[in-house]
Amino acid sequence: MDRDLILSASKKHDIVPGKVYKYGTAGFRMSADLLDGVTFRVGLLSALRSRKLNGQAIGVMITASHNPAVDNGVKIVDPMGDMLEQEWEAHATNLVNAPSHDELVDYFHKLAETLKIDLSAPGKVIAGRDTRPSGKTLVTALSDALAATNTTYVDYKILTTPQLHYLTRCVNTEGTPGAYGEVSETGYYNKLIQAFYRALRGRTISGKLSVDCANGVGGPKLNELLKHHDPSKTGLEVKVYNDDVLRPEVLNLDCGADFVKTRQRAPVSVKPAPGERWCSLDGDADRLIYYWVDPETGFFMLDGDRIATLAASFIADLIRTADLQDNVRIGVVQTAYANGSSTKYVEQHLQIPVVFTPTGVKHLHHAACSYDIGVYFEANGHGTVLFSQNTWAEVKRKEPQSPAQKDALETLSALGDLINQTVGDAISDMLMVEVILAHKGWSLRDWAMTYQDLPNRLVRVEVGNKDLFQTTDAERKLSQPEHCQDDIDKVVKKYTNARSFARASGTENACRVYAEAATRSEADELANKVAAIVKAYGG
Ligand code: NG1
Ligand code: ZN
Repeated sequence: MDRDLILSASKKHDIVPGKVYKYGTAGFRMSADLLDGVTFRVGLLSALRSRKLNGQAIGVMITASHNPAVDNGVKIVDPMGDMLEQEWEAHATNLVNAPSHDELVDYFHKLAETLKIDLSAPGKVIAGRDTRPSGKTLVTALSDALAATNTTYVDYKILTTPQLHYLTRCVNTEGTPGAYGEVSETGYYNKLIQAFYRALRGRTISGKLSVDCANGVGGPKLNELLKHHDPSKTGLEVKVYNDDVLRPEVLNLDCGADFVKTRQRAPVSVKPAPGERWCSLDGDADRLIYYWVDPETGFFMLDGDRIATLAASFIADLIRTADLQDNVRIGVVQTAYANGSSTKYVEQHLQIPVVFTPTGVKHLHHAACSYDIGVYFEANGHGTVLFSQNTWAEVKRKEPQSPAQKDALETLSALGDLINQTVGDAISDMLMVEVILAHKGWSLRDWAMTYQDLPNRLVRVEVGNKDLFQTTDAERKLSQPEHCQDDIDKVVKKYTNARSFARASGTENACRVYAEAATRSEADELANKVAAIVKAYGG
């Protein structure tokens, strides 16, 4: 690999001096004007990663998800469509922070040497970006790095994050027994729609579904999916809202899954009629939140915890009906932000085990892999359901003994194809929810009746130094600063059915405090008291 070629390409893509970059839960994410050099360097790292993995294709996604339009981000996708391996996050951080172009090229070669990477071997990278205008220039920085390292590069242009994950897995499994799907955007739509038809098993969906697309990439992509969908086969009628991608400034503005979840209200620009079924995607279409407005009680939200419980209960029933309960173990993975009532419902009512991991889908995804069917969702609506090889083998092996068993087996197999196996996918999750509601004959109100959420409050606390806050026990307890957790525990004890925890955000310069309690006023009061403790210890 030509050192001078990399050096001269790098000189066109400076990093901002003095700034410290860190590959976090969502890759590198910040104001777009700080990202040009970062994206170039991510290109260099993905060129190395592909060569380390015998030339398999690595994905690079340029997106800042639910953040404001001025932000952007870049993250790396491993060959099977999962997140970059943890050890390489550190390499990414080190490479990006190289203080000069010369030191960057030195470090690049040093990495190749220590990781025993043959730089003369072929490498391949595929890329996608959301609708942010800054994405276009960042892609140039990426492609310059790939050209300088002689890496084959395919730019898939505008995609949802889960579509890029899908394509990465398809490219690397093409022509093998584990082929994930056709390597194209059309292949993605066809796979989803065909599986959707099969999963419904002749049932029809009633009532219109209104989808708020956060004025992000989910809008055009959902419209594209609908071109492949024949409503006469499913009864599903979708009305798309907030799909304006021509005015960048409206992206995620007063709409989208993050807005709905954190503000606990409908998007500002829409007026859901009482009883109508609504959902919101986030800016890169990997989060999903459902809601409706009740004529008596007002706005009601069904978040990631609700999607997890719905999927777990339905799939566990299918496993039992198919008589596979001894061979296919199902489990649910949550984070500390999951509502305590949802955990109780899964463990006690559904009798399904729950495990907790730290925040960030890579942790949940990893834990879900240890089940035959692993259901994982963050409360914010990001998640999916993973089917193991063993599950596929069991479903294929089983000879149905009755029409009900046949139905259950075919539904399971269709769901396995419908649900994105690489990462949380709002569009695929939405079709899954629609299938389950149709099978159960449920409205959103029926779904909501399964359990009652504990009132809760999430507060963002600005502190002098968020790095003082270190956690343990899947982020449910603080190990540092000393005595801070004791003070939190003392306050929590004063409330009924209460729980509260604090942690440093991985994506923002702040701490987050979560509290839940028996009543709304107690949850609010507790959150404020814990926030005050955090502030006092925060430096
Ligand atoms: P941080 O900022 O670390 O709390 C947020 C979300 C995560 C995850 C990441 C990545 C909450 C409370 N936190 O992380 O769940 O989605 O962003 O986007 O929702
Ligand atoms: Zn997102």
